[in-house]
Amino acid sequence: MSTMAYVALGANLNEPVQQIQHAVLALKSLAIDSIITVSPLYRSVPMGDVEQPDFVNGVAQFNTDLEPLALLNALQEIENAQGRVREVRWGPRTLDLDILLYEQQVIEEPRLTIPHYGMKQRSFVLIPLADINPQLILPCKTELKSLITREMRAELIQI
Ligand code: ROI
Repeated sequence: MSTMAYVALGANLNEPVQQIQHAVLALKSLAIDSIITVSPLYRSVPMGDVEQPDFVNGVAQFNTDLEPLALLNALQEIENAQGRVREVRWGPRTLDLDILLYEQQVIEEPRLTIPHYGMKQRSFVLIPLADINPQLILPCKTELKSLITREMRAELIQI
């Protein structure tokens, strides 16, 4: 049985747009029939107190056979293959791939929280997610659209 997953894409080092494009090719290998939908990409100001370059963000959606932890492992392999080094917390990164949603499942495990813990507050996640699926309802029954404010829209520049 396959499951629909949404994955957040983020990068702010070493040609971030190319990092994301490269990651999308790698994600195809995790998707059933290599079919993946990618949102428009956005430039966003870094969230958090660390001074660092602007981010490029987007969201990918695909059906996969991988269980959540196997998907997490596969995403970390892609991050590592693109030179991600886990250093500063909330610091810059060549590539960040976070599972946002795994169909309507709620998962709380030491390595993995789904839905992603910060997604409801992050313009750079909510807006590309709504580009792909404007009707999306989150597992908590909240309508995605209801979480997106005017201020959030003003934060992002589509690339
Ligand atoms: N800020 C933005 N704008 N985009 C991100 O993807 C992002 N990722 C992070 C931190 C450093 C918290 N800030 C971010 O991990």
